[in-house]
Amino acid sequence: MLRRDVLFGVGALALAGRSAMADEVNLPFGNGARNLVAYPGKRPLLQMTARPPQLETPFSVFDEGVITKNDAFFVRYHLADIPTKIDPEAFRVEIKGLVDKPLTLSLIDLKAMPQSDIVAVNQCSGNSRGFFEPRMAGGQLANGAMGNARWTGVPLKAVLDKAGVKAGAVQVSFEGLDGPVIPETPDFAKALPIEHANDGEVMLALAMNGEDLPWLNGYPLRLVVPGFYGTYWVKHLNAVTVLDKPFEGFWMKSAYRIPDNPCACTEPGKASAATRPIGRFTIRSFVTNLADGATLKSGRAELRGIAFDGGSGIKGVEVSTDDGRSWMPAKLGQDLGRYSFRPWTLAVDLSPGAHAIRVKATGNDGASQPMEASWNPAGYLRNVVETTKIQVS
Ligand SMILES: Nc1nc2c(c(=O)[nH]1)N[C@H]1C(S)=C(S)[C@@H](COP(=O)(O)O)O[C@H]1N2
Ligand SMILES: [Mo]
Repeated sequence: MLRRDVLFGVGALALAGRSAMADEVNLPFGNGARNLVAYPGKRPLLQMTARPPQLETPFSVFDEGVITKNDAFFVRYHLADIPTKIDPEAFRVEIKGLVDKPLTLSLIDLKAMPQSDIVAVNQCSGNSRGFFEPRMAGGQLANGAMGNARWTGVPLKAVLDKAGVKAGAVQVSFEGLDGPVIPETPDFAKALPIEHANDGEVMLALAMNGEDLPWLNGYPLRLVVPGFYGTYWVKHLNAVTVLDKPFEGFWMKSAYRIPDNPCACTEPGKASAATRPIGRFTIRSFVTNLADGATLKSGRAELRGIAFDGGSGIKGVEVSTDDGRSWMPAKLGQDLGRYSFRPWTLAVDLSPGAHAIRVKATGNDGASQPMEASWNPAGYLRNVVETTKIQVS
C-alpha cells in the first residue's frame, strides 16, 4: 500500500534544468533574472540554481491563502547529489549515539506512533538576501524562500524517549540522504541542544498539508523545527545522533552563523568579531495583494497580507499609506497557531498620487521590525519594514 513510484526521475531533473521554453521573471535587484521552471511535483517556480534544484516561490502565491500549497513551496539544497530513488518500504531512520537502545525505524514504525501536527513557517536564513546593500555572496533570493504548511509526524521527543537518552547528552545531530558530489565537500548535517530536541515541538514530519512530503521538500521524512530557520529542517532525514559534546560539523561551526551581539548585525560591509549559530526567525510582515509599482483607482482599497515571527505569535500589524508618517492597526485573521503565517486585512482610502505602503508587525514578545534594514555579512535575518510603492489615479 505504501509502495509508490519511488523514482524522482533523473530525466525529469535534467528536463526541468533546461531553460529553453521557460518564462523569465526579473526580481527587483541586479542579476535578478530567473526562469520559471516546473520540476516534478511543483508548479513553475523561480529557478535560482539547477544543480541542485533551488526554487523560490513567486510572491503572488502568498496571496492565495495562509497555507502555502505543496506544489508552490520553495526548495533549498546545498549539495548536488540529491536522492532520486527512495524505496519507502526499505527506508529507515536511525536513532543512535548516546542512547540506551539504538533504533532503526521504518515509515510503518513511525506511522504506528501517536501523530501530532503543527502549522509552521519554514523560511531560509537567506530569504530576501538579494535586497541587502551592500550585496553579499550567497543565494540571491527575493522574499519567496519561505512557506507555511501543516506538518504531521512524530515528536522527536517521543522517538528519543523510546531510544532512551543517556545522562551526559548535550546535543542531537541530524543528517539526510543527500550528499556532496566530491568527498572534500562537507556533508550537510545540523545539530540542536538536547533541551531543544526534547521540547515536544520539534518533529519528524512524514506529511505536509495532509499529503506525503513532496520529494524536493524532503520525502519521506524531514525535521521540523518550529520558529527556527530552515537550515535546521533537515530533509530526507535518515540519521539522528545523540552527542555527548557539541557538534563540530562545518554547517554548524562555520556556516549559518550570525554576529554574536544583541542586534546580530555589523556595520554594512564589515565582518563580525564573534559569531553564534543562527536560531529563531526575526519578526516580518508583508502586503500580499499589491505588487510594487501597481496602479490603482483612488478610493477604498482592501489591503491584505501576512505576518509571522519565531514563535511568540503576532500581537498586531500596522499599516501606513504615507511612507511611515502615520499608522493604522490592521485586523488580524485566522489564528493557526503561533508558528503560522497570521493573515491580516485593512481597508484604506487612497487619494490620487504616489503612495509608499509600509507594513509593520509586533510580536507577543514585544519585538517589532526596523524602519531601516540592519546588515550582517551572510545576509540573514532580514526583517526591515517592507515598502510597496504604488500609483493612485
Ligand atoms: N538534507 C538536507 N536538508 C536540508 C537542506 C539540505 O541542503 N539538505 N537545506 C536546509 C535549508 S538551508 C533550508 S532553507 C530548508 C529548505 O526546505 P525546503 O527545501 O523544504 O523548502 O531545508 C533544509 N534542509
Ligand atoms: Mo536555508
